Amino acid sequence: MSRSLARVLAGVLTLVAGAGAAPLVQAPEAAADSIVIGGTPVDVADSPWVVALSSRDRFGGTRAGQFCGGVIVAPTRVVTAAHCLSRQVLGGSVESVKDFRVITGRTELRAEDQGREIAVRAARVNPGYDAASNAGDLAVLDLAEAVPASSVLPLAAAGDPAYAAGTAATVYGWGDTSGFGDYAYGLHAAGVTVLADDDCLRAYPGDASGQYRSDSMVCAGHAAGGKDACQGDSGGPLVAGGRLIGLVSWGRGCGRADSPGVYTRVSPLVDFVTGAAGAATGATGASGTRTATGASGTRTATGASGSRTATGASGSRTATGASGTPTGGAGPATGTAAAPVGTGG
Ligand code: 4AZ
Repeated sequence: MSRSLARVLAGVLTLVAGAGAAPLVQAPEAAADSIVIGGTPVDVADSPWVVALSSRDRFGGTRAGQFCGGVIVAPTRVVTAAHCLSRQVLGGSVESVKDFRVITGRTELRAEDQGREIAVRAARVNPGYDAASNAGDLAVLDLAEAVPASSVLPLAAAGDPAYAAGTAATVYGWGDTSGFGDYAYGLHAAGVTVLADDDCLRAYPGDASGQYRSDSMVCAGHAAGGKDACQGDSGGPLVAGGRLIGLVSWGRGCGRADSPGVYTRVSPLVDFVTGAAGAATGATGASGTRTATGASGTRTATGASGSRTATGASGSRTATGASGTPTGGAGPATGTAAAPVGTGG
């Protein structure tokens, strides 16, 4: 079952936030050798395109409200994982989260005098996103203020050699560093290797852990595990060759052998990310963040299954499909299933 730990944890986090942000517990099986998992602390000055998504109202102020990662792809545009904007994570629509911000230029989340917290003017979920399979797990955020062009990371296009198996890549985030709910205060990065589609499919053939889809996903890791993205890293960048090739999306646990991290493949979504669709949907109210309805009235996330993240009442997902058991009941402590990397931290 492709569990959305992220979604489960969103609720947990909210509950604990008022009590001082107790650590979230993840499955013991998810434990990994070390810290992202197996990573090292890095300075955002060296990767200025990495951003944190924040809502203190929803996630508490201890870590500046961080709940997902994101990537600056234009001076007023950020990409993140679609599932980060789901009702399961946010507890409601994106526009209901009044203090939704993108934090740039801050390595250490508690250093609130550093960097900028920028309001989100509009949010659009990839219309092809399928919450049941995690395919196309990408959303675009339009920022209310511009960041310097020097903070922009280019997108990998179709056919980019950086997608070749064996390519060295780096994943960044403020997420869980242990697999036990040790959410980072500082930005971490870990080196991973882009794997062949065959290997990704072998790891995720469509059993309870979920299904790898080579057209919309890319996977990366190490056969022995140890270095990986984890909860809270969702939406953050997988970078290779100086280009954005993926967004942290899901996986079976964190840092486990034979369980590579699965990332949203960015190249098929370049047109969506860069497209003028953004301009069309941009008009929002003063404080507003909107989800993907545009002037044209195109819904963000309708699909065959209708189980998209960004639509529907909270908790109403059915999580159908090969992977699909509802995220819900088991709570954060079941670790074998794959989960989108979401929330939490
Ligand atoms: C998660 O639960 C999650 N190892 C994030 C990333 C990965 C697995 C799970 C990839 O949010």
